[in-house]
Amino acid sequence: MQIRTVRTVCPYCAVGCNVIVTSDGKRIISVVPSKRNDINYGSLCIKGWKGFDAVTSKERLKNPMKRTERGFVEISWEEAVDIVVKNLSEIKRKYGPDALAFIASARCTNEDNYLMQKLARQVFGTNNIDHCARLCHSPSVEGLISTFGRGAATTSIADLDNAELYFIIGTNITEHYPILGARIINNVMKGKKLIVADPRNIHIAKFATLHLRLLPGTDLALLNTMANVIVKKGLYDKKFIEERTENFDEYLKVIEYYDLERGSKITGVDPELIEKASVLYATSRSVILYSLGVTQHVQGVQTVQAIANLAMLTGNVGKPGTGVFPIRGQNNVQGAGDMGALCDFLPGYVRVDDENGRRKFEEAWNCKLPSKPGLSLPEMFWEAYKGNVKAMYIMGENPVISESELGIVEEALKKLEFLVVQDIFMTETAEFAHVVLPAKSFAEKLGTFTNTERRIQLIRPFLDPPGNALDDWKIFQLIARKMGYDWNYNSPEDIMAEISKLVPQYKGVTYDCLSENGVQWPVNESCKGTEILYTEKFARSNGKGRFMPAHWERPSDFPDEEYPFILTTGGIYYQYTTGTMTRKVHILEREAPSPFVEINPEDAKSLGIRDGELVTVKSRYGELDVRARISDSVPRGILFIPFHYREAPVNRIVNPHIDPKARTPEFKVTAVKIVKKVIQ
Ligand SMILES: Nc1nc2c(c(=O)[nH]1)N[C@H]1C(S)=C(S)[C@@H](COP(=O)(O)OP(=O)(O)OC[C@H]3O[C@@H](n4cnc5c(=O)[nH]c(N)nc54)[C@H](O)[C@@H]3O)O[C@H]1N2
Ligand SMILES: Nc1nc2c(c(=O)[nH]1)N[C@H]1C(S)=C(S)[C@@H](COP(=O)(O)OP(=O)(O)OC[C@H]3O[C@@H](n4cnc5c(=O)[nH]c(N)nc54)[C@H](O)[C@@H]3O)O[C@H]1N2
Ligand code: SF4
Ligand SMILES: [Mo]
Repeated sequence: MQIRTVRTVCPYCAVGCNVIVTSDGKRIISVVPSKRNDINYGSLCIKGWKGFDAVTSKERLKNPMKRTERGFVEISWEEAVDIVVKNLSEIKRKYGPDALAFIASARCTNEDNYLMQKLARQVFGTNNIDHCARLCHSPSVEGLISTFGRGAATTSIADLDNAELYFIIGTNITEHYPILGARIINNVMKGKKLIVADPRNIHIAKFATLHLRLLPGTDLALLNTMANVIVKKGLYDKKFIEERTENFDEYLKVIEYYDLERGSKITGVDPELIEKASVLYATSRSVILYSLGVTQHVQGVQTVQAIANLAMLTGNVGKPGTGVFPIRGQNNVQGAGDMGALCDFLPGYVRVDDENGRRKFEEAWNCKLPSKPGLSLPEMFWEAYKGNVKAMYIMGENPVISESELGIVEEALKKLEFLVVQDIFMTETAEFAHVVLPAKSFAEKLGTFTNTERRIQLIRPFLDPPGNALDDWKIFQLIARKMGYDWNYNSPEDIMAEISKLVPQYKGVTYDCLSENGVQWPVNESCKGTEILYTEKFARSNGKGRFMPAHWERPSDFPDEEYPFILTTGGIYYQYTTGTMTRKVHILEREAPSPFVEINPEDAKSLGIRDGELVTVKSRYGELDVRARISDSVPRGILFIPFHYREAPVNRIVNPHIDPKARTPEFKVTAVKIVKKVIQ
């Protein structure tokens, strides 16, 4: 038994807290926060303190398995790779490369994701590669690239301390990014201002200078109205707009429509509150932090653009203490996007239809690359349902719980001629697979994660892998080699050497230079990172920021007489995404063991619903039985159901509409009714 202590990164949310772990190789002896870093210096949330235990669960996958009539049986790696290669190449030969679809993972390392997209593109010749950013922040990627030139946070976590005002819109920050939430609350206690725009009475709203409880799906109208007020009062930054931006006149034309009266009518927020918020935001050094309350809507991209517009209007970007901060979700969702695990982007956000951009990769990988954008995550399932996608390879994703339109997802998976699932556990999705491949978890492998502030950080192994589990990247290499490709990576460091050659943002990155506190991209040749983006110019080709105005439209599925409630969905503090890890951790499961629907006390009273009672929530798309939790955290007319629980998979009933550009589902607004469960 050998005791080892390593510094590594929490595998849950994208804050990317640094931890020191001690283990004997089999068990975790202790997990404590690192003090020497700019992210979490000395603190962790409950998932950091306790959630690491998930990977020591006895339920970890240990050997490859294949489906037989008698259920799953364990097989050797050799046989598993043979089956995968035989089936994928056969299906490609019969139906063409686009009959294959690959799902990468925001839970896996940059190196894992880089090789998976390379496998899809170079070896199998398809752009059908995507990952959960599609369900989450792809509106941020589109929205911020179109306005600023880069689809990531403009500033750093440490720089948040330099702001005078935080505008938190559409994020339950204290439950989902607890260490960031705590940092902001600390600063507010010291006198900084805080505006919260959220329909629910979330914890951070208790500390807010102003809480705007807008109707779900009206953010674009709110942001346009704030801009209207700021312009009318002459509080905008003329010099910044003139020197650094373009398309301002078009913006003025659109926001003119959103006077206070109209804005208040659409959003349901008192006009005085909107006015006060606008003045405070424009007259302070302000940073906007947002997440899924903004992006998971059919107007997600346009709302992100409206946020960028507001920041440019007031010169609140490119300087210390200002900025636009999309708080990314999963530990490595920023990195998976950077690595090109997206159906429309090659590594480094080169569009797949950009011929010049593509050439660099064709030369490096010695192949011809497809130029047509691939299928996004929801489209992969639709096409499989229709019979056009015949095989899927899923790494570290559990769509049977997390995707919208679960009815279609399950049917689609059943129809596939071949499904490979590569995970650390036997998930609900893996139950559908023909072959299941056991991967090492973050605890057993070396590699990098890129957190929400673009910081590339090193993760280091501290446990022995269970059974014959392999690194995700190594499994791809076995497949590529069997397919006749000469992949020769000896370690993840070799993969990073290739990434740093091909992805300009990661130019000078080496594991040596990451070893202390990591580095924020873009990184130069000498491995110096960038804390604040756009200090001199924006990253669009002409160096200017571009105002991208849009009019507000109603959400895709809106309440009426039959379905009078708005259902909104999201997560809670103790559980994480589809629960494959947190639900195996005793303390987390003890605190939040079962699904619920939150309903306002007055609504509950008028419907005669008691706390804890079983109710049925019905939408136009399906129905769900779940227990009621009476709580004034939701206003009248709004219900909330968390999406973590397989016992009540809320995505059976959410509306099926997606943002047409980013293709992100509108998880945040579905019209529903709620009735007492009739027990027969
Ligand atoms: N404990 C825990 N932490 C997590 C996760 C987890 O599952 N559990 N998941 C991680 C991931 S992958 C992600 S993407 C992030 C998500 O982090 P968040 O985006 O903070 O999580 P959500 O629960 O989706 O919360 C969105 C907030 O938006 C509000 N909201 C809903 N509709 C609207 C609207 O129309 N307008 C506005 N302004 N607000 C609205 C909701 O009331 C809620 O407070 O969290 C990460 N961290
Ligand atoms: N209704 C509703 N639905 C939602 C949301 C919502 O707000 N409302 N939010 C959406 C969001 S933001 C997201 S990000 C998605 C999340 O959806 P998913 O990405 O499907 O959720 P996870 O549970 O994080 O799935 C990750 C999988 O990776 C596995 N895994 C962990 N580490 C490793 C590893 O090192 N290697 C491999 N191979 N596997 C590993 C885990 O066991 C798990 O099965 O859900 C979305 N769905
Ligand atoms: S805030 Fe996020 S990264 Fe930090 S300990 Fe909690 S889950 Fe882990
Ligand atoms: Mo996410």
